[in-house]
Amino acid sequence: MSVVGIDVGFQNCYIAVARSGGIETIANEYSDRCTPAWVSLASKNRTIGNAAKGQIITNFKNTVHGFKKFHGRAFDDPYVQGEKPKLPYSLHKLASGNTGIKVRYLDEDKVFTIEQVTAMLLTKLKETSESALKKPVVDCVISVPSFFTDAERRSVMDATQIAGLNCLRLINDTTAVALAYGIYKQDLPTPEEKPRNVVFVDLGHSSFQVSISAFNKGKLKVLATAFDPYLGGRNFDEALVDNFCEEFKARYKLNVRENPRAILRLSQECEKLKKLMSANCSDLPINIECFMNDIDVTGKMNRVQFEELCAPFLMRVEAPLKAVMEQSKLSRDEIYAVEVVGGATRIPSIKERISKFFGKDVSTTLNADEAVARGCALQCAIMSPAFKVREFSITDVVPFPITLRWKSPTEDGVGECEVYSKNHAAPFSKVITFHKKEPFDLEAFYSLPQELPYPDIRIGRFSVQNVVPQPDGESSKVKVKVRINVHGIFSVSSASLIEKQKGEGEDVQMDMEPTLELIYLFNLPTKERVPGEKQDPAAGGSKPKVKVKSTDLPILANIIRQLDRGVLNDFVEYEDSNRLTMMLEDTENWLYEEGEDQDKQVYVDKLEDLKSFGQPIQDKHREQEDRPRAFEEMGKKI
Ligand code: ATP
Ligand code: K
Ligand code: MG
Repeated sequence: MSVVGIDVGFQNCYIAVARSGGIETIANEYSDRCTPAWVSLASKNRTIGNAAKGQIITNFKNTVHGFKKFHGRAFDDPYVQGEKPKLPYSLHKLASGNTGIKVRYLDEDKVFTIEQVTAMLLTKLKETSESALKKPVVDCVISVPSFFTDAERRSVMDATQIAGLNCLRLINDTTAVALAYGIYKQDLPTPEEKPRNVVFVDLGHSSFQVSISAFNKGKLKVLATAFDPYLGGRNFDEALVDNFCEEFKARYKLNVRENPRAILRLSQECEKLKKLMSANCSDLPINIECFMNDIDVTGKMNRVQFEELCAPFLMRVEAPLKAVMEQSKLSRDEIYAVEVVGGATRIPSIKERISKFFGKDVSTTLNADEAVARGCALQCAIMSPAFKVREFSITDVVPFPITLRWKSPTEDGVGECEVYSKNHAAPFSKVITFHKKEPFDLEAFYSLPQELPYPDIRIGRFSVQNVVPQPDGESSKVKVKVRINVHGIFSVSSASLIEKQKGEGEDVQMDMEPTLELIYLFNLPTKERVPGEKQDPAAGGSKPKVKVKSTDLPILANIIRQLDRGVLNDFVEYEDSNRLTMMLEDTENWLYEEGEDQDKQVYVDKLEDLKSFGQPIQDKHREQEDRPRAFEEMGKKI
C-alpha cells in the first residue's frame, strides 16, 4: 500500500511520500520538487509538467494550464466565460453543459473533459511517485481548496479514478497544512486544557484561503474557514501584464493584446519581475528580446509602484481574515500563531497586511511550497494500515450551509430544513425521519448563494423510491441518512422504511453510526406536526412492545454536473472507458517513442495488459446484449 500525498495546485503540484525515515517531498525527473500543472498535447505525443511548460510558446494552442477551477463548472459559468478570452487554448461547451477543453492531439481535433485533463496530470504525478518509491502507487490523499463545492470535489474524484488512483481523502489545503503543523508538536495542550488556536493562511496562484484550527494533543479541530476564491498570485501577474501592455503600446506602438505568444512571454517575464520585487525595493528591469515585429522591449518597476498598481488586490486580503475571526468568535489575543504558506505570501506587503491585522508577526515555520503535500502524505499515512504514525484526529468543517427540500407527487408535505450549517463538523452523518405514503424527492442545495464561488446552488436530487403506506393506510416511517463524507461531499446515503409488526417483541435498534437524529413529522394533523418522536397513543407513555422491520429503499441520485457519464452508461463503465481511452492513448504514444524498436514479446505483453483491462468491459457489454435473448429463450421454454 502506497502512502502518497499530492498537492494539485493551480500552478504548482507537489508530491510527498512516506518512507521509513518519515515524510519527504520528492523530485521529478528534472530534479524539481515542483511539477507545473501543465499538459501539452502534440501531434505525436503528450507531455506533462516541466516539459509541457516548455511547449507554451511553440504549441500554445494545445498547451493547457490554469484549468483547476474548471472542475464542476458549467461552460456558461461567469468565471469560465471570464477566463476564456485570457486563455491561449480553446474551451468547449460539452453536451452536458460542462466545460471541455478543445485541442489538436495526435493530428485530430479532440475535446477533453476537465476530469480527463486533470487525470493526465495526476497520471504524471503518479508515475513520479512510483519511480521514487519503486513500486506501484494507488492509494493517495489529494488536496483541494476549502471552498470547493460538491460539484468540484466530485469532479476531482472522477479525475483521480481515471488516473487509476484511489483517493482515500480529499483534504482541504489549509487542513493539510494544519496537520503538517500539529502532528510533530510535542507541547500541545492536553485534551482537558484550553486548545491552542492557530491561523493558517494560504495564498497560492489562484486563491486565498484562511482557517483557524484548535489543537490539543492528538487532535485538531477546524473552527472556521474563509476565502477569496479569486485572489492569488496570478492577479498580480495580470496587473503587471496590463501595465506593460499599455506602456509598450505607447512607447513602441505594439498591440501586444492581439498576439497570444507575446502575451505568454510577457506573463512569464512579469511573474519573474514580481518575484524579484519581493526581495528587492529598487527599480528592477524587464527586458524581452525580439518581443514583437523584431522589436526588443524594456521596462522597469519598483516595489512602491507595484504596490500602487496592485492596491485593489492588496485591499482584498483583509476581508477573509476578518471573516474567519468573526466566525471563530475568538479574540486576537487567543490566537497563538499565524502560519503562512503558498507562494504568493512571499509578497512583502501581503505579509505586512496579515501581520498588521493580527497584531503579531506571521510565522513561516512551515515550508511555504511543500506544507500542503506533506499534510496530505501525513493524512495518507494515518489512514494506511501499513504505516505506523502517531494517531491524530481531524475534524473539518462544512464551508457552505446545505439545505434539503422535500416534496412528493401528491402529498402536500413540502418543506425544507438546513441539514448542515456553516462550519458544521465534517465528515458527519445525520438521520432524518419522514412520515410518507409514497416515494418522494429530496433536493439538496446550498442555502447561501452569495457565499458560493459560482451561481449554481444545486447539489442534486435524490428520489427515495418504493415508499408505501402501512397496511392500515397510515404513513410509513422513512429514515433517511444524509452524509458529508471524508472528501467533503454530500449525499443521501441510505433510506429505509420502518414497518411496525404485530406481535410480541423488543424494539429493534437500527444499526447505524453515531448520528444526530433530526425528527420531522408531517402529513399529520397540524397539532401533531412538531419535531419529536411520535408516541403510540395506545402505549400510554410506557415503552411499546412493537416489533419493527426495516427495509432498505433504493435511492435514485441525480447529481448536478455529472451528466458527462451519459444516460445509459453506469458509473463504473464511464470510469472504465475513460481509463481505457487513456491506456490506449498512452500505448499509442509509446508506439511512436520507445516502442518503435522493441522485441515482439514487449508488444505481446502490452496487448495482454490492455486486454486484461478491456476484456471484462467487453464481456459485460456482451452479457447485457445477450440478456434479452436469454429471456426470450426462457420464455419459449416456459
Ligand atoms: P493554488 O493554491 O491557488 O491552487 P498553487 O498552489 O499552484 O495555486 P503556489 O505554488 O502556492 O500556488 O504559489 C504560486 C504563486 O506564488 C505564483 O503566483 C507565484 O508567482 C507566486 N510566488 C512564488 N514565489 C514568489 C515570490 N518570491 N514573490 C512573489 N510571488 C511569488
Ligand atoms: K502548490
Ligand atoms: Mg496551493
